[in-house]
Amino acid sequence: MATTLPLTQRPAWQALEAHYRKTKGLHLRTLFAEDPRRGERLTCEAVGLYLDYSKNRITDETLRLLVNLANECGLAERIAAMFRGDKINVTENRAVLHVALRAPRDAHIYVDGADVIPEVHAVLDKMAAFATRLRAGEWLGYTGRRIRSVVNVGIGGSDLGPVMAYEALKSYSARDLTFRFVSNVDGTDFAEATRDLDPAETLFIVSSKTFTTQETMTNARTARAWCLRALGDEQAIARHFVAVSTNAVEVAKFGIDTANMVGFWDWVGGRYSMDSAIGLSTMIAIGPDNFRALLDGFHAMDEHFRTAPFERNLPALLGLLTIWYNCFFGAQTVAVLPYDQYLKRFPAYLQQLTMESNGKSTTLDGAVVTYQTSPVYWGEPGTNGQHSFYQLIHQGTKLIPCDFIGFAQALNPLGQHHDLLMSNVFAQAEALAFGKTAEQVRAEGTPEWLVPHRTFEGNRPSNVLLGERLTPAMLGKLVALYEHSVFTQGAIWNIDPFDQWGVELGKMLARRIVPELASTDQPDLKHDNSTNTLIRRYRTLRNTGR
Ligand code: G6Q
Repeated sequence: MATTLPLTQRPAWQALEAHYRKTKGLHLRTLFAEDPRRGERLTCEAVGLYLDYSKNRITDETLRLLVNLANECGLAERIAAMFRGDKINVTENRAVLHVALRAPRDAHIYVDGADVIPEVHAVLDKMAAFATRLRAGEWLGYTGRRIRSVVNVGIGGSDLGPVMAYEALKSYSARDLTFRFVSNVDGTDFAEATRDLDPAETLFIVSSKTFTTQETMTNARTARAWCLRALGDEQAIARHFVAVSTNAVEVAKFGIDTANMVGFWDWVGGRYSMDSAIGLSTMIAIGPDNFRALLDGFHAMDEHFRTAPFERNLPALLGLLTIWYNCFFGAQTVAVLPYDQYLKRFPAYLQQLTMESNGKSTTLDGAVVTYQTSPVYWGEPGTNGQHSFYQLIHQGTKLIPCDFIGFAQALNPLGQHHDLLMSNVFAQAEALAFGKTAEQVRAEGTPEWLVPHRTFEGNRPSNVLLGERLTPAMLGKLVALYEHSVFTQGAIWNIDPFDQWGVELGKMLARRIVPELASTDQPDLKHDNSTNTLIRRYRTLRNTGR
């Protein structure tokens, strides 16, 4: 039963603090020595994902206390509230229903008394009809040529998901189509993405929930001009531009026929939108059936999260372990290390999902938090990272919990490559946990002066996530796993993971400076002394280049 006590005064939190003081010195070597079946016991398998969390600095008691904390913080009720469509994004007074985007056709989820599922499926059907025509070469450009290149124009939540999903599922994609993603307002992004494309064969998907975001609208206007320069007729826009947005008025103002628009809703947050119409580029790439499989994967993890007891609940376990290191051990970061080249953009995607969601310091009641919230998430695909930053994870002064992600079957089986790849997952997790003692190093004949350098303390925690194969469904499960881990953490920290006021401030400040940069006379600048000086210096330097 949830109480209104501040988090750090809850009995479960205080019990965890006492437990931490008692167990923080325990070494994974000892924990494994004392329990020969630990590696089989501290695992959890659901919806085709196997989590080995045995190499964490926990005991059975830690887990029990973390689950108590989840219970005391009312996690079960928060989950129910999200799935019910309650307005749990309190600062924006919105429901949070990315779970509705992947619910089956016969489900019912209500927002303000209206069932949203029929609309969700109507949009999916419209996307599927469009994607099918385009993939079949039936959606023609203005000059009658087939569309061969698709450019998604969007930023943040309207870019990171589509890019990540395209890269992750490239092996399922239509190889006769080219996909590009333009997000940065730096003109280089647009220039490089389009330099080898033919406007007569290019379709732009302008993806923006609000259709007012400076970067996206600037890139969309540039795309429009690029298209018109080559095709010479306003009529061409209807064949080369589609929009994904919640804002039909702005879409029409921009000049895109709203018949060529697919919509979504204010209850879909940007960083939770890759499975909404924002996924149109993904659907074109992999086809409607694979997109449906992706949604089914999401849904399977949603149902697991909604129904499984926390001790057997993958996202809850992942979220609680993150809290354990972040709030008790003082670990500042989490490394996500996918051993799959197709997941190369997954860490970047997770950075937004995790940090934009839980990078907050105000509780739902408006108080300043007295504990750490979101860790910094970062990572790179293995094995590349091993030859760069892993040194610090192994022997540096910081504690960095790691999530290793790997698959049993290769999508590109080539000789021994896959076994070599996966041997590194297991070896790294093993080395981090158990290290190498000075005695072991000496026994190898290492000279005494070198022994301290070659000794590995070990006791560095990690999770290993193992799946059969990276499929569209598997990607959906993985993303939903982290979405709900973030939810778990946010519920315990009692913050709103679904707003992003920090992003809004940056958007507003940039709007104020733009005219000051454009002005040719010295405007009366009213910023702080540093900002005023930088603006003046920029103007001078820019003008010398003219
Ligand atoms: C995501 C954020 C943010 C947003 C972008 C793009 O959760 O709100 O990253 O997705 O600022 O916004 P638009 O889709 O409105 O252009």
